[in-house]
Amino acid sequence: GDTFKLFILRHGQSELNSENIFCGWIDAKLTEKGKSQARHSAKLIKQYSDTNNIPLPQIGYTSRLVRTEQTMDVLLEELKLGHQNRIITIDTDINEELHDIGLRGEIPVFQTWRLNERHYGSWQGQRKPKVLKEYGKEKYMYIRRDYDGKPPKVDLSLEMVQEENDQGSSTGYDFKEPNRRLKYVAEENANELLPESESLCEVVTRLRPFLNDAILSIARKNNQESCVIVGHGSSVRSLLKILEGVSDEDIKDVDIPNGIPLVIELDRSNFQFVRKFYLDPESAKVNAQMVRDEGFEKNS
Ligand code: DG2
Repeated sequence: GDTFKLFILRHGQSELNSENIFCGWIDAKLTEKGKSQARHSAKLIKQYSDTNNIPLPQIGYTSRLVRTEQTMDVLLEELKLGHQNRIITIDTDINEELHDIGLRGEIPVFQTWRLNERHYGSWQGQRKPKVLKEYGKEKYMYIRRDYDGKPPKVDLSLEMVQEENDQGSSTGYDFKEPNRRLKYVAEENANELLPESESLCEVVTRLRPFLNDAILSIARKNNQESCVIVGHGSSVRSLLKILEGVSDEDIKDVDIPNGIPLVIELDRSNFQFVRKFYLDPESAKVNAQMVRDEGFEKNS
């Protein structure tokens, strides 16, 4: 084909999505519904590649949060693609990694904090209806959706992490000093302080170098036809903003459904935007409206 295709999706429903709680960098797992959304995504991608004679994705990308990792695992298992997860940073020698994994006949899945959900600051772990009541409709929507809307800083001593038992299953969520933040810093020589809360604009800034220097550069060098990216509400909105060139004003009205693949096609000669569409546009529309309305009465 003459376009490079990015299959982009938001992870399936997480345990905190289902509770109507702001999640951000809290490491919530998928619910059963979330896993079945991931399987459904795989069917849609398979159907689309079969009908259009496009090879299945040759490479995958996720955030460092387990809800995207689980979504990718389920999706690739369903597509019967053996894969291997590797954490990478913008400093990683990607060609070496690719060579290594390629030899095993598996497809690489690269994981980066740059695809994380935005850090939701002090709103993380709080119920959406409660925050809405506290801030009022205008401020609530401004902080959730405006390009520059930014929640108050997190109190690090109160940051919530997921508790696990020895079997690795969730025993609920607790407040604890996190060490994840330090782990991300140690991995990358980027001289950037990791956030205590982020606006969408700041997510765009941290994601752009990874999109250009990893995702698109790998596609160009290896002459790839497609890739699959599992992100979050904010990282998918950021990818759309950058790739389609959505204005700061218009991005306010964009909401991302859980687990429905969006296809973005780029011209392979210059990597310019050609078109975008959801593989299941009807459900995408309904689900996106539900996401927008989270916190409001009928959804609380
Ligand atoms: C949601 C987005 O992100 O919340 O952090 O709670 O994609 O990781 O489930 P995700 C969260 P909204 O901005 O849609 O309220």
